[in-house]
Amino acid sequence: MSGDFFNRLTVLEKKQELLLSQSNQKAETGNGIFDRYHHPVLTAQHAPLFWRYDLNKATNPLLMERFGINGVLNAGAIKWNDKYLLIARVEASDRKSFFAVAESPNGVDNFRFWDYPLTMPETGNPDTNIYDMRVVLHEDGWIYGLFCTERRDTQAPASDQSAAIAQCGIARTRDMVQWERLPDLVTPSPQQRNVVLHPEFVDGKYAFYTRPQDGFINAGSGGGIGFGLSNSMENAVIDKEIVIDPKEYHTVYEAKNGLGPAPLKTKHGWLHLAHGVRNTAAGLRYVLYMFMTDLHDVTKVTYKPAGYFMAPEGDERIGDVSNVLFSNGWILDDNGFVYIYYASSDTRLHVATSTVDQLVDYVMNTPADGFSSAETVRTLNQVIEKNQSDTLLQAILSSPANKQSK
Ligand code: M1P
Repeated sequence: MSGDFFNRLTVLEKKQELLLSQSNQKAETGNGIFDRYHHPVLTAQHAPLFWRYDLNKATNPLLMERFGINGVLNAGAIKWNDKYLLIARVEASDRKSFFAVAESPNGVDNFRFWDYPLTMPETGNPDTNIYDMRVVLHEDGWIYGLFCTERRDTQAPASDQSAAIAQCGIARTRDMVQWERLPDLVTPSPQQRNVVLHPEFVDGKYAFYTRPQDGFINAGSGGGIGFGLSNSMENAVIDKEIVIDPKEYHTVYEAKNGLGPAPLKTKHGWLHLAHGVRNTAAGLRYVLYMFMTDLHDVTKVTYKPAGYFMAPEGDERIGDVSNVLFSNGWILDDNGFVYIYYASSDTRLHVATSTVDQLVDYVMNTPADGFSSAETVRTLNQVIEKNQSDTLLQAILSSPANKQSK
């Protein structure tokens, strides 16, 4: 029996080490905008064995798993002391989510969790569930983590044990280890999710991207990605919320949308990554899309390509909540390289890479949505006509007669 325990432990350790040290390569030819990678960067199996097992033979002779991890998903991201850090949403098998930091030397593989999960201090109104942290290094010098805090709706009848209220929790740190919890964000909306802090002051105030919503699942009259200002972070209050990126009929974000990570500043404008949701006979479908806002008026959308930037593909389509891509973290390196961390089907976390130049080119030069089939055909015809006239031009320029006359 004693041999069984240690044999099994050795097998588990070897298997996990193989997973953690596995190198991750770009998948075959991408679309020129970004590259996917062969393997997820974090999964439930990446959780340390010493989280999941009681490793004492005396108290766990059969080496049974004692603490189940269901998934690792929606992660905030930051480059910190030359390491790529993901503040992942780890969901235990009891359905409660918590945050845990995983670190990689290169951003695409070898992510390892720190020994302990993040212990998030609570406010006077304890959280039932916390998830989806957006991490922002603000120009005030603090690193802020904005996340969803979910509590039961106390107005709901006892027969309804699903009704919940979602709000934006706020915490801050200077070292990624000790976190100070601040009061939850107050907004005019009954519920909030997907709230993101803009990294710079706007008109001398803290600026937030919000997602006003009436119900826990349905955005309802909450019309899209909102924006509001607060004088302080210690008691963050938004008095006036405006919608800057509305949901729209027959688009990939017609049911609801929400901002992903904090936007990246480029010389052309602020680059945004968001998720859009539409309903289908098979349930909700979550895709990622991008847009750009004006450098001087961050509420003004200047470019917005039609449709999605990334949608679930292959294995990504299957999981706890199938047909979902969700992102709340990306890292811009000094060399212009961008690491986009996205979760698939609320189960596992992946990376895609691109550059700021590619993403700016994509956002500024991809045709916008015309909001009808006729406009889509018109756009396609323009692409075809341009290619054909360019081909004709090439043929003329490279013809022998043309070459001789030069
Ligand atoms: O299940 C898909 C996603 O659903 C929610 O996103 P939204 O608020 O836009 O509906 C979040 O709970 C998110 O964590 C989850 O991935």
